Order: sequence, then structure tokens, then C-alpha cells
Amino acid sequence: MLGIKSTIRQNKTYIQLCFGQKRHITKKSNLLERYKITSNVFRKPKTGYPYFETATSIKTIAMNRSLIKSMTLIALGKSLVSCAPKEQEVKQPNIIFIMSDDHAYQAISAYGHGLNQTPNIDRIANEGAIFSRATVTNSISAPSRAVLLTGKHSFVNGKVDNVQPFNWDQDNFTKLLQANGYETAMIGKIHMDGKPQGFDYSMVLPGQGKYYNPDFIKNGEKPEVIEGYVTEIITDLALDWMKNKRNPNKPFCLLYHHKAPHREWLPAEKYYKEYTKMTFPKPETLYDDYEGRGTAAKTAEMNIAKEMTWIGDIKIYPETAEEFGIDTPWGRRLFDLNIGRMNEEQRAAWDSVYRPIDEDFKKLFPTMSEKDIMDYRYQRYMQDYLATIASVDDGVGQVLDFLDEAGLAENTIVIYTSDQGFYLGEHGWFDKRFMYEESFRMPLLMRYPKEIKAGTKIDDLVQNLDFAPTFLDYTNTETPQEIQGESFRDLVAGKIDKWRDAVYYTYYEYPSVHMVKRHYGVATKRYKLMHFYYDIDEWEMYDLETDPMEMRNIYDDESYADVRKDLHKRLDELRTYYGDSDENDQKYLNEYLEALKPKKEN
Ligand SMILES: [Ca+2]
Repeated sequence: MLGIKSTIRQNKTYIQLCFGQKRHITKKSNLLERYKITSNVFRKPKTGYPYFETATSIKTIAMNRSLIKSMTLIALGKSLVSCAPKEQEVKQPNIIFIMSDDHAYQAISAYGHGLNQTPNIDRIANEGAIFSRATVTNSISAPSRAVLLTGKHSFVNGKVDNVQPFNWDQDNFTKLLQANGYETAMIGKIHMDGKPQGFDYSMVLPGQGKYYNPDFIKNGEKPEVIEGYVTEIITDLALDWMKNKRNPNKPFCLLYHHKAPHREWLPAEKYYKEYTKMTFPKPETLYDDYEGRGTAAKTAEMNIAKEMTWIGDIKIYPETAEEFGIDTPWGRRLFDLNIGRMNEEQRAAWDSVYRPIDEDFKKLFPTMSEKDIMDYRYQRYMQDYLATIASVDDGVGQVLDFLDEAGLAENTIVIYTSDQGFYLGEHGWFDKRFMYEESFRMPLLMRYPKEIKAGTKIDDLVQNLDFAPTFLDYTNTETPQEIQGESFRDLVAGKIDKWRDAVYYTYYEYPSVHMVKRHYGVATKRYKLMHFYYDIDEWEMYDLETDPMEMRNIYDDESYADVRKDLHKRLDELRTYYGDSDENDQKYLNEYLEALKPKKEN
């Protein structure tokens, strides 16, 4: 068997060449000297591209990659394989990747917004690191999950929106971990059709999944109902896999993915009893009129007062909605799909709390002003949304406790994040999709006692694009050249002081529910430039330092002319670097519009 493998020890890269059972370990610098190639080829650069620590142009990098590929193929008989993991010098770490769905960073107490308490999730930050500017590349569920798995932008992995299918046959990081001796599992919400590939065990919700008595698909088989509350079930399944189902002799990687707090926010009994009595502080932009922004913000349909449904989201009973003429077929359908799934006991408990709320609503509604409706809906939204998070936090606590009890805490990387951010009334909105800060940012907390100091705070621009290469780095698994993210292992360990200075973003799902227009953009730590296209052609630019809530589009402000010019340049560079283009935008638009066409009957 032939193979090459690079390892980093004491900041030096060693290249391990394997010829059958014989190994030849050499310093990377020696090998590089022999083949006259630059160091960026072997390990992806640690700083923000297109600018690297060493002054190398994109073109040179591409040439070098091609050179090393040729060299490798010739020297190794077209076989590029990792060395067997048996002779590891260091025990490989386990990974528990916890992802919830639509969990806003504003709703994690470690971020200091004062809305709710999440002591267990906070523990990950207190004992490890918290990231203040972690962002997604595309703020919507399934595309974000595809980026996580592949380490590639949406326009490269093909899953640009919730409509296009995900191609499971392409490489993903858990397949690579499996090849490197890991046992892998995916438990909870994956939100992509087809049997998950790259997992020794999968137990996933079909589609969005249900809060009460949900169906689960085990290893791609027929869905089966599991009685109970979804967040508690997912935690139980994750614990059961770690305790009883996995091979204890292998390192493991568990994707423990919650459905909560996704719409329509049905909490567990213990928490709706508590949270429906609470009142929450309102964001300062709750009554935003969208002046100062472009057409996209004005025409989006995600306003709490206007676009939430009384029955589905606010949990008004259908007969009450009918009485006031605010009933909709969609609301009724949601009621049947959600509350209609409950068993007698669950339903009786639910009615004991939500019936009295409904009775109060009947008294209030006839005299409610538009502002009263916004206030009422905001409070009801926060009560249910935050109550579902309380169960997620409990689950995280159980998992952390298990790691302590099993003696696994030291050698396990624990990450907490969400598939994107979410609006909790900022700009009057719920939902996500925009490159504006609340949906662009995702919460990110991470613990790994061996390498990360407790209380670490990272303000650099990391993305969900970086998860795959980061895990491959931690596990000493070769990172394929096609992966577009960067490992943030050394960044979070405090070993480097240079990092990328800008990130790239794309969003495609339009026209669709919530009507957020197609756009792409670039963000630096301070500025953001976005282009909304297809049925409009508008640019927006924001200065987060002077305008953190992004209320004033400064694109046409001549005092920012130099900044605008620089951001355009960075945007062009990143589009070129990642391989995106106007042609790509058009291609995905055509495919989307085609998929929306009604299917002709035979
Ligand atoms: Ca989501």
C-alpha cells in the first residue's frame, strides 16, 4: 500500500510516506526542497485568502496544486491513501457536533443578550471558546448542512436551496473520518432526502420532523414513530449510541442534531408551563419600517405582525380563529400536523395551558391595534421559541455529564452551533435567509480541553465552510484539495495571529416563502457589501461599527467611496477564488425556476 500523510507537530509539518509497511518520515521542508514546491501545497493556508501568509498569488497556488498532484500520482502509482490509523502517536479525539435548527445567538446566554438562560450550552464556552463572528455561507437549513458536510460552498456542492436535491455520492468529512478509522453516527435532523452516507449509524427525522411523537428513519429504512418529545428523544438516542451502540475501541464522531427551535415552536410540557408566563424585552428595531434599506428588506415576507399564522405559530385554536375571521387553511393544516399528533395525555396537558391563553386572546383581540398585535405576537413567539431551547439546553447538559462520567471529556471535541442565525424580532422579523447580521451569524461554542483554553473568545471571521477541514485537521485526516474551508484549529488554540479578512455569502431561494430576494455579498469585520439580483439590481452596504443594526444603506454615500471600491474588489476576488460567477447565478436560477414549474401529468 502506498500513501502520503502530513502531520503537524510543534508547528513543523512532517510528511509520512508509506510504502507497504515501511514508513519514511521526513520534515516537510526537506521534501519541499527536493520537489521545489512551496509550502502552501501540502497544508491549506492558515490566513485569509486570496491573501496568504506567504506572498503567493492564486494562480501560483493553482499551479502548485496541479504540480503536487502530478508528482503524487507519478511517485505513488496514482494511489493517494491515508496511512493506517493503528500506529497513531496520539490518541485521536472524539467529536460531538451539536447543531440545532434556527437557534439565534441572541438566545444563548453566553452571548449576553439577556433573553434567556442556557447554562449547559454556556458551559461549552466557559470551559472552551466562544466565537462572536461565526457566519454561514448561505442562511438556510439544508444548504447549510450540505456546506457543513462537504466543506464546499453551495454553488460547488450543488445544494443551493431547499429545492435542489443533495448528492450524497460526493465526498463528505464523515466518509473521510470513517476511512481514517472513525465510527460515525448522525442522530436527529438532517433535512436532506436519501440515506445519509458517511455514517455507520443514522437515526434521522424525515424532512423537518415533528415535535411530538416524531417519525425516525433508522439507517435509511422505513420511518417509525417514537412516542415522546422530539428533543428528549434525540438526546436519548445520542446517549444510547455513545453508551451502548458504538465500537468503544474506535474514536467516534457523532452529529447530534436537534429539530428545535425550528418553527412552529412546540415546547415540552415542563417548559411551556413556565415560559408562557414570562415577558421578554423587545428589540429596538421591532417596529422597523425598512426606510434606509433597499427593496429586498421592504418586500420580504417575514414580519411577525403580518406574516406569522395565528393558528400555526401563535397557537390560537382553529374555532377561535374562525370566530374572528382570521382562520386560514394553512393554519388549520399546521394545527392538525402539530397538535393533532399528540396523544390524549399530551393533548390534555397542552390544553390546560394553551386553552386559557386562547380565552384571554378572545377578550383582547377585538380591540387590538396593529402595534398591540405585534407586541402580542412577539411575546407569544418568544415564549414558545425560547421554551423549546430550554429542552435543547437540558440535552446538552446530559451529554456533557455523560462525557464526564465516562471519562471522555478531555479527549472529546464538543461543538455547539445552529444551521444559521434567526431573527428574534429584530427589524420586526422572524426567519432567516438575509445576509444581515442576525441570520448571517450563527452561534458557535467549542470545547476541547487538550488544546483550547477555558474562556477563549474568537472575534475572527470563521464560517460553517470551515467545519469539515477543522475536523479533518484535528483527527489527522488528509484534507482533499477541493475543500474550500480553512481549519480553525490553530486559530482557536491561539497559535496563529493571521486569519482571513473577508468572507463570501450566497442566497438563492427566491421566489419562495418569505420572499427574500437572491443575493450574494462580502463581509469584513467592519463592512458588508451585498448585491440583490434577478428581479432587481440593487447594492447595499453597511458599516457595522457606526450602524450595528444595519439600518442605513451607505452604498451611495460618497464619504464611503474608497470603502465601496475596496469591497467590490474583495468581492470580485472571492468570487473568482471560490469559482462563483454570474453564469453560476443564472444556472441555478434556471434550475430553480424549472423545478417550480408544475409537473405535467402523464
Ligand atoms: Ca434552519
